[in-house]
Amino acid sequence: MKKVLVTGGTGLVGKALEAVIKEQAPADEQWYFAGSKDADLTNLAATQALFARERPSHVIHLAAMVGGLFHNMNNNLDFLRNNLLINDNVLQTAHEQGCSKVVSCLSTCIFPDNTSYPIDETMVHNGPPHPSNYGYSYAKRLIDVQNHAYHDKYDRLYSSVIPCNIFGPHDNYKPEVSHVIPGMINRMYQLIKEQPEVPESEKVFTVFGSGKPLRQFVYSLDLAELMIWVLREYDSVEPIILSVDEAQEVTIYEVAKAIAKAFNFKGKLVCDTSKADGQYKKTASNAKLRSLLPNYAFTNFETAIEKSVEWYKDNYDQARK
Ligand code: NAP
Ligand code: GFB
Repeated sequence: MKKVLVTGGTGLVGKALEAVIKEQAPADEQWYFAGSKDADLTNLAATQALFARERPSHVIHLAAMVGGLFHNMNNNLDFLRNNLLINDNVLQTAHEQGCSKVVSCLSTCIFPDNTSYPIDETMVHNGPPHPSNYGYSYAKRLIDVQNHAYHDKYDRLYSSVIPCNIFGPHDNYKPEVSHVIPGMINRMYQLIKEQPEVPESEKVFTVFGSGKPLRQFVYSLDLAELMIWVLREYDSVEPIILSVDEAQEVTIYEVAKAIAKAFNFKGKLVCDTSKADGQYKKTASNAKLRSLLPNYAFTNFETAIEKSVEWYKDNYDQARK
């Protein structure tokens, strides 16, 4: 019987994992989805108490201080310290508890800012990250260093995945924290709801920045399926990028258009170039994933946006906003 502990199990990715596992109902696995109420993982004693209670054999380590461009720009020190503390507590406690496998989460935004494209798994440490999120990036990069150190000293199979930008149900819609897709979904919904006397065709939705930056986006439920496969089948310490194809890259303005289409928004989209763009692109190669899972089919981007908008409207009251 595998006992799987998911740290950070109550957020965007954790909830997607829970939904997929509920559908699969594996007989030989028990899953526990922990949030900060179970333990503040920046605190070692609380981390040890959670692991002593759950006694996991496997860990999917998602817990982190997470946020979009603007949250990172204003809080690099907190992103660095909180995530360093969480990651060291979780990995050291997993080792002491004898966990046979830990899969942690990096991000394609931690790669070097000045790089060739497409980016691949060998390039994580090849130069400084984009200045907007250096705190988060260095904390995440150290997970890869820690994984190799536990493997060198104790032969531990501690690995990591590198997702591109993720979106889906149960996202974080808080304007000051959110990533672009939940940020725009929340703002467009509020714009449509307010001033009902104003014809929607006269309403103007603001896209922050130039709308030109390029991103790859993965639907959270697809990512969850891939992370479960990594937990069960991928046995290397080396990180693996979990991203849609390079050809699926879209501009921020195209994202806004897809969200407007999902809301059937009749107004105008205008870019506010006084707001930061962040990284222009971080195009990642999923060739390693494709070599291992050649037939995996990602959800169509527009379909995933429609599902995410529907979820938000249907769950507006309890959404994190
Ligand atoms: P999220 O929705 O913000 O969820 C974060 C999770 O971590 C929540 O369960 C939260 O618990 C938990 N957490 C935060 N601080 C904690 C602490 N001090 N102690 C214990 N638990 C804590 O984030 P997400 O988008 O699901 O991200 C999951 C993982 O994917 C993270 O490692 C993130 O770096 C990575 N990632 C995310 C993206 C993206 O676009 N979202 C892209 C690439 C990689 P509460 O619910 O109790 O607050
Ligand atoms: O998802 P996001 O905040 O972060 O996207 P990154 C930022 C891009 O979307 C910028 C534009 O070009 C913004 O100008 N944008 C437009 C918006 N409207 C909005 C909005 O309402 N909210 C937000 N947030 N952006 C993050 C990293 O980079 O990627 C994190 O900083 C994390 O560390 C995340 O790893 C996955 O994709 O630029």
